[in-house]
Amino acid sequence: MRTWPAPHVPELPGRGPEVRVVDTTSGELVVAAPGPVAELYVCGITPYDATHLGHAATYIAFDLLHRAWLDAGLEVHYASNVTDIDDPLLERAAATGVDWEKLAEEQTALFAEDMTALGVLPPTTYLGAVETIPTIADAVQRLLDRGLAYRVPVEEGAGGDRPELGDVYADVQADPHFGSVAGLDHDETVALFAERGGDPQRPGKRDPLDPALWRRERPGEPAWDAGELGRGRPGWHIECTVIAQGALGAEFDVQGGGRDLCFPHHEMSTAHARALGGEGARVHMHTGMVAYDGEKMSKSLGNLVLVSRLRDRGVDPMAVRLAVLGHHYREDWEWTDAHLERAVARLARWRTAVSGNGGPDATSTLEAIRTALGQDLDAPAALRAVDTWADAALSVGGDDEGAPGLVARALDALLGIRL
Ligand code: 5CA
Ligand code: ZN
Repeated sequence: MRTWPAPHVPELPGRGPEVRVVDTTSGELVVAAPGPVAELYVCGITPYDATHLGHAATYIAFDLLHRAWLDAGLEVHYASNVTDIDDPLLERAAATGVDWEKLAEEQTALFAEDMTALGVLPPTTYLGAVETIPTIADAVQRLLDRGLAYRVPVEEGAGGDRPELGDVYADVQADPHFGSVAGLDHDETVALFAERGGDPQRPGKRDPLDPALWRRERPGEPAWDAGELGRGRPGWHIECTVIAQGALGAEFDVQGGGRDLCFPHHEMSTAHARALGGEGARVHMHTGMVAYDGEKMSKSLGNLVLVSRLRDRGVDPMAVRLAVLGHHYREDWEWTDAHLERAVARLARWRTAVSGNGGPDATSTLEAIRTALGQDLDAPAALRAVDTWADAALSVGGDDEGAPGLVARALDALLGIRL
């Protein structure tokens, strides 16, 4: 899958601190990556209705982590996926009468443009589910061979000319550590599983929570050859397990996404990683949910503010990014036009402040931004530090000729805000 061009990250004097983040599992502030290489997997989009502000906020949050790691002198290996085959994508294509591949392609391209506009650093490994099918099928076959997965009979008409092979499901009860990520009890998880793409009622499963690893062909659905699994398509959680392991190894530093992915997606993908002999991520990070009109912004509800639509209206994408950064990444918040208006005004004020021939010394501003980001990516605190400098620059001024440039470079390198 093609990524988008990497924006330039300006050099800054000195080094940022070690980055600590809140790990979802323990709730504790932990070192995100001991280094010298930091490995990050962030769950990518399912390409329809992209890129709404919820998506944008999540990718901007992990972009802060990426930038803070670079500033701390780490080499960053960043992998992500595109779920370019899955039930919701097929459902949307069918409902709107468009070809699912065309929908996925267009939306993936739009997402890449939005990421460029928002100044998000691209992943170093970026793979679609479809192009990864052979590797995913191998992994599913290994889980069957190890007795950690099993076949479930399919309904009449499913499974093409090999219906007896059935679908394949993972056996969650075979994993003594199942539940390690979200720490929920079994009953809570069944409800969430049903809400978030699972099929607890499917007849023939050992446990209602067992997730699909391989779904056999159904009339009207795309399917791919996969040896003894039979023609079909991959399940969602195993897709991320396989892409993350392939890119980052059996154990890596951080897996991230929005909080809606904590369960079941990250619980299941981590369980699959263990079943394949790895550990998955050491640290799990989850972003808060962005709402609009009183509810979580989501493709299924249709209460969306799209980045591309804001761009079409002539909104400066840096103002969109700044509006997002005004909220801590773990906060749930609601997008309103007032947020955008405040960000536009803030950006204009900062632009004026850095356009003078001098300003107050900015060494402590850079320090304050770095400290804030090192402590669980506290972007709002970093923005306040810039406000303090801008206030001083605009009210009393200063004769440090290097200061405006240093503030502009710090904003660009650490917060992805280009003035
Ligand atoms: N393709 C899967 C992940 S493998 C998926 O969840 N795709 S998505 O398009 O639905 O979401 C992409 C990312 O945006 C996920 O990390 C998801 O948690 C996040 N996200 C979705 N809605 C919101 C929201 N309202 N606020 C914040 N983040 C959101
Ligand atoms: Zn994922």
